[in-house]
Amino acid sequence: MRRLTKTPDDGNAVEQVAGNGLLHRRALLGTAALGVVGAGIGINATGAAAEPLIEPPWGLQIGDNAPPYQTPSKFAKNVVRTLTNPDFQPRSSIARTPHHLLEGTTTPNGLHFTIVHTGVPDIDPRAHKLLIHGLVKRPLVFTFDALLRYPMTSRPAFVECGGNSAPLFSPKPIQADLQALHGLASCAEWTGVKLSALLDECGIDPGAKWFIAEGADAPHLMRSVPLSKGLDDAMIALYQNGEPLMPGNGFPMRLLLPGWEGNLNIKYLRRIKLVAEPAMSFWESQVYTEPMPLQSEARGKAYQFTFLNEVKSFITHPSPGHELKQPGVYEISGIAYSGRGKITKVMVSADGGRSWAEAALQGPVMSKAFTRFRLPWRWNGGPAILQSRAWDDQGHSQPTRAAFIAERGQLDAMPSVLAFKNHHINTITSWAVDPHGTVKHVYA
Ligand SMILES: Nc1nc2c(c(=O)[nH]1)N[C@H]1C(S)=C(S)[C@@H](COP(=O)(O)O)O[C@H]1N2
Ligand SMILES: [Mo]
Repeated sequence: MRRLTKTPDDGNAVEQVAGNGLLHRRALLGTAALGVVGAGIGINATGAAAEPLIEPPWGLQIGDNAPPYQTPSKFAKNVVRTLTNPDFQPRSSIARTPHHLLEGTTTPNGLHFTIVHTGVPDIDPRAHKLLIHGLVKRPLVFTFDALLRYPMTSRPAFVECGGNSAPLFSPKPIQADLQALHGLASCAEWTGVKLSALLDECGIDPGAKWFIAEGADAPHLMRSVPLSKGLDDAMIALYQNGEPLMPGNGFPMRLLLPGWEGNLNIKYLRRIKLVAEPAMSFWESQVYTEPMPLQSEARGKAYQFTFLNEVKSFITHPSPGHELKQPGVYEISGIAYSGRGKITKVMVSADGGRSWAEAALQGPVMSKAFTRFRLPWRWNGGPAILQSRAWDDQGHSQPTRAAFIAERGQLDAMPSVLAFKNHHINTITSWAVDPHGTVKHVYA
């Protein structure tokens, strides 16, 4: 963890705004602006001695040639996804984003989470086609090359699996890192063709109310989507952070439904069929459903469709696996996002939710995309419980875990992505910091 000051008494000039050492977000504007340099808020650098710089080996010899496609430094080789099937046996293959090792708001393509139910297909874009048919005036087939000739748009958007954060359904807090708890969400800049443009060209039959999207890989994953979403911000994405989609994320083309459950974002998209009624496919009736509240009359039944990913946030730094080496000022930073729109506010607590301070949101804040929040915190070396709670521009905010579980129930076993029937948990996550500076997942 990056520490900002040297001793616990440093930086007293900075206003404490909530319990257990939370400082005003204004402190992030810079130490000079606050006039507190003399008070000791400064970067955690060692003092510069007067001796000349020593030349390390890389300053004395010629380096390697640049490769055609570069990969991270060998000193960053731990910044990788965790896999559910490291043995690569053929089955659902899941790779999780290491949020605790990343910064900013864009997930690098190699680290974007991946869920492929029958492995990553090896698709030749010259042999792949997208068919749009059903309740349209003119069914059309689009080759990859044809799509490249349409006007394109770019936008950032997160994708989140409905099963992300499912470990929080467990009765006991699972001791795992952020990657295991919240690693099934990532955010990229997607570029492609608006679905509305293609539907326009096909001509929509007035009876069409839904469309069924289907993938070209072995499970032929199929989901029903209200047509209104297709005409709003749906995109046939062809590029991810500027380069062709990664094979694990849908190469050569995927459906992007910003803010909507990951499973609906059909990769390897081969078909869009306009229909009057939803298909009630296996995935939307058996897998990605949610039980009705435990107290309700309808207990034991499931909601028919849950499309949105509701507002969520989690602290990435510090988080389990990080260590605070000594008391001092640290930056608490994390990610917030909402399938409904923009993040408007993130509150942070260091005392398990008794008091809260408003974090700074790093701009530009974009709709249905990751927003980075930051807040300085003076850790006094004592126990602390760190939490974040986000609000979106539709007025929704994250529930406490206790309130959410009281309504939805918890699950006895550690859920795997398919073997459980509860999704979309967006509760507040809590990290306990103990006097050794160790960070642990707790329920508070
Ligand atoms: N064709 C196809 N599309 C798919 C899947 C799949 O296995 N095949 N997995 C879905 C699931 S469950 C999720 S959560 C998202 C994940 O998108 P990503 O792998 O690009 O992160 O893709 C969805 N689209
Ligand atoms: Mo998913």
